Amino acid sequence: MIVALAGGVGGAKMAHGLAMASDPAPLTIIVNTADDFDHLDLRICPDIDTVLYTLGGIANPATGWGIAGDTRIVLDTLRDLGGEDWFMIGDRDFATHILRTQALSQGSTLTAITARLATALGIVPKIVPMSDQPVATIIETPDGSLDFQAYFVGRQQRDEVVGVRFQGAEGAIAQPDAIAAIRTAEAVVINPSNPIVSIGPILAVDGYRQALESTAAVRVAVSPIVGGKALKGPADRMLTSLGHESSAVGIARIYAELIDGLVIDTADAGLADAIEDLGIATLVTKSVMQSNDDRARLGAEVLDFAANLRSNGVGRR
Ligand code: FO1
Repeated sequence: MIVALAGGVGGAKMAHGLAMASDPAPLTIIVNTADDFDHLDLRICPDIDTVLYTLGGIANPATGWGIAGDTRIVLDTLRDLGGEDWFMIGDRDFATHILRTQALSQGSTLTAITARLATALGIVPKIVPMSDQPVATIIETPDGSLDFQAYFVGRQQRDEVVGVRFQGAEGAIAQPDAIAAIRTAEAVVINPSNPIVSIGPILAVDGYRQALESTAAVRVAVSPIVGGKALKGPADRMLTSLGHESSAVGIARIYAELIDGLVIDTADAGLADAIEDLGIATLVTKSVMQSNDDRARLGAEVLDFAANLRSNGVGRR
């Protein structure tokens, strides 16, 4: 069993690469749900949908989120009628949110409706929300608090981030299948997602940190920072404003207690020694995923890296 922790577009691309490389071994992808929100009376789960669409082969290649070739007749009509159109939902994407909202209102769990959507898209790996209870990321800025999507999409990440909270995380229950998968995995991969707002919420739910600390799996992360910059999104600025270093070393320090190995890009080869000084093995490779082939190759390299560490006695705590 391979387990991946994912959020955002980078996390979904890596999940796709791991799905291609791990087949036929079982793969469980644990997905951040703290970006989820209610909008237009619909429950929107962007990170789950990005993983679903990416693994289902229908993601919009230009954005990484949403559905390829989707139209926006509903959204444009809503705007013409005086409704909200700040959050781009395509016509086909609307169907996902309608089905999910209906299922949740009829008593389904987020886990169950996610599995149903995955089956409908022909996806084999198990896609599991981090929790069935709602958790919401709140961004603290010098001008006050913002809901995550208001910060991310509404204000295009232009505010300085001085704090981050995960509302509801204290009361949320870690998804039991996710915890069981971490406990029994051979390898756990922390995908190249934003460590603060994509992986941070998963680790904030009671049970995940403990499971990662005690699993016999080899645990590797893939750095989302290359050459000091985030490949997508505000992770670099967020790391700096929150007092971390925006570099692969900064990522290694954040995950230090939870990982055995870190995959870094060739652009950061000079940082390998500093990361190994923290007791973390490194794999230096081309980590930027531009094509499907890049995803499959990186997925295979990450799994080989974990297997090599395992054969050298890493893991098996
Ligand atoms: N990101 C944007 O930058 N603008 C959007 O209008 C937008 C709409 C959207 C709709 C559905 C969906 O599943 C994702 C969407 N995203 C949009 C992406 C999303 O806000 C972010 O990728 C994540 O929440 C950050 O990981």
